[in-house]
Amino acid sequence: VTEAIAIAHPNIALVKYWGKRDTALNLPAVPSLSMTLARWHTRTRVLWGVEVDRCTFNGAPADAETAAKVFKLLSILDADRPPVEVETANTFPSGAGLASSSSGFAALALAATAAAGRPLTPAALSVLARRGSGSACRSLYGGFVAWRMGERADGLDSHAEPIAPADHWDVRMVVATVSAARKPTGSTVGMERTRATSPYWDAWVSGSPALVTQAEAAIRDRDLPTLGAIVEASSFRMHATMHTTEPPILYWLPGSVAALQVVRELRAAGVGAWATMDAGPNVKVLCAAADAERVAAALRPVVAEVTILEPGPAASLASPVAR
Ligand code: 2P0
Repeated sequence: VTEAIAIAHPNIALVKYWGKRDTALNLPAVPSLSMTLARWHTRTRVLWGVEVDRCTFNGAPADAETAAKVFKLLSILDADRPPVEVETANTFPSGAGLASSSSGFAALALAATAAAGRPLTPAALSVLARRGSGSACRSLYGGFVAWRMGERADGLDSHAEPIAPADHWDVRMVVATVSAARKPTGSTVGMERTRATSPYWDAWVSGSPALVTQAEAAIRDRDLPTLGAIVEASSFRMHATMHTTEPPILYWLPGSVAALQVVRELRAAGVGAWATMDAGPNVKVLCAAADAERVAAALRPVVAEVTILEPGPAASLASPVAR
């Protein structure tokens, strides 16, 4: 039996991934760009070559759907693999639109390749993580990260690459948790419904590459008002495609709208704060480090919990132990 432990941090998309050009390979219809978060993480331990496949999630046996995804990824890594034991746990809410699949599959890909004695290049590792969950390809890297769509049918050129390290820019993501409950519509189903039924699909796809290009320049120039406007545009455009599916997908709750209004009021009062939402009701607010406490204080009365998170590090191996 060989063992490895990996830590990976969730990432929040500043320019969103929503929609696939290939569902089997998780190939995106749009490029995307994210910030990896500090502190919050997934820790995953892989024991390669045990008696029988086993997967625990936050200390209890994983549900069948999660376990199936985990073992499928391990079989992509090695079609002739032995039975594997996986223990994975998150320090933050799972399946609530807080990017737990991004850190989860990044940690799994890194731990599994190490435990299997099959280290991959950074690009190949990002491709493997992408097969587990699209956004996971970005969580192998810290700081600011772009996911290039690629062109190949086999997806080998569709992986993340680092844009700027975590210490490039002293910004914060203020996470306003409206609800930590599991989302009603999973991302994979939601994306496919959007592609199949939203009349806004073509506009979403054709408009996204320019947002990534502009966001990269804004990050390079540390231009927060420009980046913030792009962040809100991408999020609202994505949610507009969700709202116009058949049947419509609405992740927003009253608390989400309340938080969005707080962000607009902050900006009217001269505080640089910009909101983004994912496949869930929670609102993440991008701002300068110096404004984070003020932003958090404004959000606290309208949501359940507020957490200030910094740009975070790349995924890493904690303690590979052979035995
Ligand atoms: C993102 N999201 O860019 C977007 C924004 C949610 C909204 O990536 O089907 O779990 O496993 O590839 O990566 C969430 O979707 O979906 C996501 P799959 P994933 O962060």
